[in-house]
Amino acid sequence: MEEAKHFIGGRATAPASGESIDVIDPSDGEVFARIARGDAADVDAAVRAARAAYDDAWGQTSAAERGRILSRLSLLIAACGDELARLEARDTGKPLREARADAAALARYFEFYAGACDKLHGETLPYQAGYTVMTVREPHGVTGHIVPWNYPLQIFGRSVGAALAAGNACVVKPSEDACLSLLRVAALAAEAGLPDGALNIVTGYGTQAGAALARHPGVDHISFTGSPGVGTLVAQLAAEHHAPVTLELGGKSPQIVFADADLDAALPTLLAAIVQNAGQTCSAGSRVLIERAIYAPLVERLSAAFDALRVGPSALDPDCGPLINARQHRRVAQFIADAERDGVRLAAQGKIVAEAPRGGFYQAPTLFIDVAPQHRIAQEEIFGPVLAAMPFDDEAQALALANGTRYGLVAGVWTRDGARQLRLARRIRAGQVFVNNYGAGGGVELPFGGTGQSGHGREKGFEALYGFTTLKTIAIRHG
Ligand code: TXE
Repeated sequence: MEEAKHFIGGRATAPASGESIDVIDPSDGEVFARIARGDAADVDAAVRAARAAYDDAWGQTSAAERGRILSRLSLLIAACGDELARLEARDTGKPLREARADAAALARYFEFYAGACDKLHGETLPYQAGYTVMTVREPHGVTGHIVPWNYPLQIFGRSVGAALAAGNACVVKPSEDACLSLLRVAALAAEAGLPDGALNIVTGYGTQAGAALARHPGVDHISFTGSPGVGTLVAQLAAEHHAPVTLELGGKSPQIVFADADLDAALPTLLAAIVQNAGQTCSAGSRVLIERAIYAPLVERLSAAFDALRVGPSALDPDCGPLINARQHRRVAQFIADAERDGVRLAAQGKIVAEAPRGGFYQAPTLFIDVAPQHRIAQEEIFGPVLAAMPFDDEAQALALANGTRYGLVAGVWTRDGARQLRLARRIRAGQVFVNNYGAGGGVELPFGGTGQSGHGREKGFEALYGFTTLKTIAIRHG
């Protein structure tokens, strides 16, 4: 079986330890590849390569030329979209059509950030007579990116795309559970003309390679997407050398449905928001708050939709694929068992198809109704296809429920009342509020991030470029 290597300094590089990690196909539980088990020595080599590229090559490349190279990379990604999607689907277990959408989004991220390279600029400031004062936006230098397994291509695109566009050299530590697509993208980046060392990928476990990256004094900024617990550890390690950190830590996002909403439009979106990627999405709409007047009929329609869902291996392109690994499988099943034990009403469940291999990590999408707002399944991120429905009586109660968790990532509001749309959009505590939609099609232009336990800092859009730069003020006294 072929063993994938790190990508350091523009070439495939064997791990210093000579050790590897098995990669498991979530659809059947079988080992199908091996990746390098990186440690502090590999991370150090990658950070050195990035520093050299920053000092001598990428950091010296004009903004327009950076844009041309990233644009070529976008075209290469688009040309290899099918290959990348198949790798991603096998590695993560997600349905092929979802992996295809992820590959298309990756191409779009590089297209967007390619065009942004030469549009990022500072300002001149009015000041005392005799001075000219300006601000310039400079790259941090070497940026570290710790990427999870749920959307490797997309999360890499939004974070590395912006960091490279701003002129940084990057070291990426993808998840040990899904990283093969990113190694392929790194090879495409070299083909596109990205200088050696501007993009490095060190694979391995979080506690080894991930922690080594976060604590490396040569890393000037860390961008992390993952669990709140590990986010705290990463921030602590980065604080040892005062590197700024962007954290994206998930959520318990509500969708609020009022009685005047267009339910035909809302229903498929409510479903997709929790079933996409088997619910393993930071922005999953995992709570649905329904105005009491339409609670019973909407719950009935949701139940019918859940019952009709089919779960199976990624290659069959089912409604819902397997979960990422055995640990996540056990975790989600435990949440469901605990809720049932506590007497929470399980209203509907999808079906696992007969063709699903026995060793796969399949979980039927599950709808719980009448969930008490303080119950664990209404408070904690399950990261599986589990939806908690609960009624509300008025707008004030809906707002209190929406804001009633430690998270603050995304919210959906479904109503035809324009004033209510605006009131709620402003009062919901979340990084993004979607009205009569959820996710707005995931456009790369839209800044994304959270508040509270969902993290801080913004990725995506032009806003992300500010996070990957540091502002320098230059004051010149005339004469
Ligand atoms: O995430 P981890 P896990 C949430 C979700 C899920 C839970 C656990 O609720 O059920 O986290 O998933 C690296 N120092 N999200 O355990 O461990 C790790 O190798 C440095 C939400 O897979 O946070 C991987 O690359 N790095 C989420 C990355 O951190 C470390 C996406 C994320 O893994 C490390 C994924 C350490 N000590 C999970 N330990 C989202 N917001 O989308 C691990 N890592």
